[in-house]
Amino acid sequence: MLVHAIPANAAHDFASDVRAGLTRSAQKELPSKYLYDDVGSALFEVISHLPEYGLTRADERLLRRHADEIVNRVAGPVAVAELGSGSGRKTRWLLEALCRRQRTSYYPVEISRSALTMCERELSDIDSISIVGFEREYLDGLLEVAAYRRPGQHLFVLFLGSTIGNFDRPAGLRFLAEVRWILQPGDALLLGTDLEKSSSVLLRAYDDELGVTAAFNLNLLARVNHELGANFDLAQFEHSARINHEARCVEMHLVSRRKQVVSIPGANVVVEFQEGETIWTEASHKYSVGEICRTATEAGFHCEAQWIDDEWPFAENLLVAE
Ligand code: AVJ
Repeated sequence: MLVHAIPANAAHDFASDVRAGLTRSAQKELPSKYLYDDVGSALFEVISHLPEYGLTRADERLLRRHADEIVNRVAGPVAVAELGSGSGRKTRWLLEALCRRQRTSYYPVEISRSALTMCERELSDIDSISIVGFEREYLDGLLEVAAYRRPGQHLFVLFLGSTIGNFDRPAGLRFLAEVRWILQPGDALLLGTDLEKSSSVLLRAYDDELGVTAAFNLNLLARVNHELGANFDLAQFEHSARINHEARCVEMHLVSRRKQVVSIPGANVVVEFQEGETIWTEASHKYSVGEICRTATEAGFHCEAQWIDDEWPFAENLLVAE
């Protein structure tokens, strides 16, 4: 067993993204990937246990129930790359099923070092596994993993948890096409996607009673305070979950409770907020079963199989590169 993290070459540019997102004349925004510092990753872990938020449990149920069937449909031998491994808890079922068949190299790709460490700790006890973590953006990490590929070895890429939902639809398609570009024919991608459901269920899932999702969202401002020396008063911003019917997504916003000015020395900017003005921090797109296959086909995959949860509408989609 080999467990190590390969550190990133260059830190991603938090300061310039914050500056660009908050100086826009239209809707202010902060990219959702910055929600996942150590505190944010821990808060998301709590969200995944909340009764209102069924997404992660549906994902896990499907993987637990169908791990053997999924793995049997993937041509081997394979190396596994996971984009955004999180804690690694739900990946266990797939890796155990694979490791019964072959020695398996598992390459989690994560921008959160603490998530990478958690994931390595969680999975290193599996027999016949070797884990090499990449602290990288998804496509950079996948390119490196692909370069490690041995002749005759297929790649099995995991993109679980409906993380793809954070892209809008055109960007999601572009992302899948970029993944396909890195892969070879016969390589597989297991894509987890949250499916469309009622507005009331979605609003509860993204604005839970305990306020964990609110804390997860507000933590982004706390992070800007810590890392960029800003003076956001967290009590003057309020979490809000909104359905965007046209885009078929749930959005998270931070609403300014009053007119206020915030300075962010580390991003070299002073930002004014009107009362009621929002910072858009995340979109979670919801899909229909049919559209996932159509999008996959457009990106150069074929839809090999789909598994759908019977409690919380969610699909695992096994896509094979053409
Ligand atoms: C981890 C991106 C799938 O969009 O549902 C949870 C993150 N945001 N609650 C999602 C999240 C608010 C989550 N993903």
